[in-house]
Amino acid sequence: MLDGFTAWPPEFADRYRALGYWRGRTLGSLLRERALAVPDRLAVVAGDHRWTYAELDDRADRLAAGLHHRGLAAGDRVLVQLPNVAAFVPLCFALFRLGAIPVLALPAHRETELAHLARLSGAVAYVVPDVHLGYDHRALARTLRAEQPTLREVLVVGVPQEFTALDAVDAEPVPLDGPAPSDVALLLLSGGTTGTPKLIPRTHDDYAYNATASAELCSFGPDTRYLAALPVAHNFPLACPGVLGTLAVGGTVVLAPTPSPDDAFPLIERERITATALVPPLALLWLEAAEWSLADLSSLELLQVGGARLKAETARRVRPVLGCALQQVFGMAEGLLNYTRPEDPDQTVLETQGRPLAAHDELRIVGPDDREVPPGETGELLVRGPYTIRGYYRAPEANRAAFTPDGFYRSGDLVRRLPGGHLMVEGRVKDVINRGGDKVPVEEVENLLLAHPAVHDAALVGVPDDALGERSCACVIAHGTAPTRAELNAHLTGRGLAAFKLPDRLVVLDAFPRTALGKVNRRELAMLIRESDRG
Ligand code: OOB
Repeated sequence: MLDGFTAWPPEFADRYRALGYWRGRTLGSLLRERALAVPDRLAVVAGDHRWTYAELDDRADRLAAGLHHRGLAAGDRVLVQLPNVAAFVPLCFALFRLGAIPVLALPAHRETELAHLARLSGAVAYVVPDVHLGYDHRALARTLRAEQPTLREVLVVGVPQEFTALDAVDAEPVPLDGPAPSDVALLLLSGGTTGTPKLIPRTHDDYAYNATASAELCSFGPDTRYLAALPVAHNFPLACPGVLGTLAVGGTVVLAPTPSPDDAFPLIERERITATALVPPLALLWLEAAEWSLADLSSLELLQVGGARLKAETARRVRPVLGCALQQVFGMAEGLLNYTRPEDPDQTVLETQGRPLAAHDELRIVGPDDREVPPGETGELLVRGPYTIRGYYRAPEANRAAFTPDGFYRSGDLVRRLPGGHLMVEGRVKDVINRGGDKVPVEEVENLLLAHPAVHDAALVGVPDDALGERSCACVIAHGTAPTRAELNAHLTGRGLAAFKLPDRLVVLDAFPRTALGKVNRRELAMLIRESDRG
């Protein structure tokens, strides 16, 4: 078994198997089954590529063989940082079949995150695009390889320069031992609560359930044409039901290069898309664009929205403007998924964040003393279940804080449960700013701010924002002359911080409000900023 992975205790594993959650299937076998059943159906559309199930299955096998010949073995970690390009799909299946483990970084991540992920995972290979949205990922690969001795291989989608083209990795399929269903299939990134992202080990058994049960709940089938508009490395478009859920039932996955209406709407019209997933700020953008767009969106049956709290006003506009059903999704890469159901009354769909996917998801809503709050009251959501991890990868210390001794994950989300079991997300206890679904880890940004010579002390707080839900505001106590926001952002970018983590605002203060223990009082700081905004 993979070192640094916390498995479910045997009595839970037995139970999840007996109850039919874990079916002993690998992710690679989900594709194989469909390829045997419906070889000629269209599986993936992206850019100029249109692959049938047989073609996708064959490409995955040949890539797996090629990687095997290059020395990649079961259990090896492979850092994958790809945008929504066709190659992402066969690459994932090739790694699943080899038992090698993709570490799914987002295209927006930069050196800070990637260096941390390479080190933490001990990745032996790194897969990148050549240039994406003006950024040359090969330059980053060069830096990482110099720093990280385990990193043997860089594989490039596009022009490889001194590295290897992913396309050129191709060999006659060979028999592979393959992974066991209980093995770790992939490592997802956490939204990040303290410092840099943590790694979330998801097994074949649990992730196959995640994807297939989600597909069933959403009534996905062979006629589903799913548009992956969000970055496919994220759990939501990947497996909720997303790409994996669609492929598991023989539907067609269409990858959009960006989620902007300019890219997505023509694809919806051309490919007769039936379902897609967005974060709330994008849903808002699509609603605005749809008012003037001439694109025919009439094929769209389902819009899933999740990642951050959706306002009821926005939710209400979905059906009249886009002509499709809305589904709210409150999920986390750590596991638990909550969905509103197609049969739920309108009010439930518009105003709640859904209820758990599995009958055996165990939820506790607790107060600061870890005791359950009375029904209907707000508390922190703790969860345990057949697809919720028992520990982050190689993070014993973080795990002591993030999991209870009896294995519940502390989500950090403040929720309220309605009598029917639906949840409403009321806020967060953890230090993450949810910038329209992008999770900004407060501590990581603060640490980098503190490294600037003109910064004496720094606190990053979230301030309410109509479009994004929250925006980040850097509060700084200066050393001498106060820095400007442009100076600070240049400093953060220079340290390799992703653009979405750069503070949206800067406020220079003489002192911070403190708690009795002397910790920065963030709540009061946020209130101070709000009051000064009101003038
Ligand atoms: C999804 O996953 P992550 O891992 O990027 O972020 C999880 C966190 C949750 O703990 C919660 O704080 C927030 O994002 N969140 C929501 C939400 N959905 C997620 N907050 C309010 N309302 C919602 N509907 O974001 C994710 C994973 C799978 C499916 C959908 C979203």
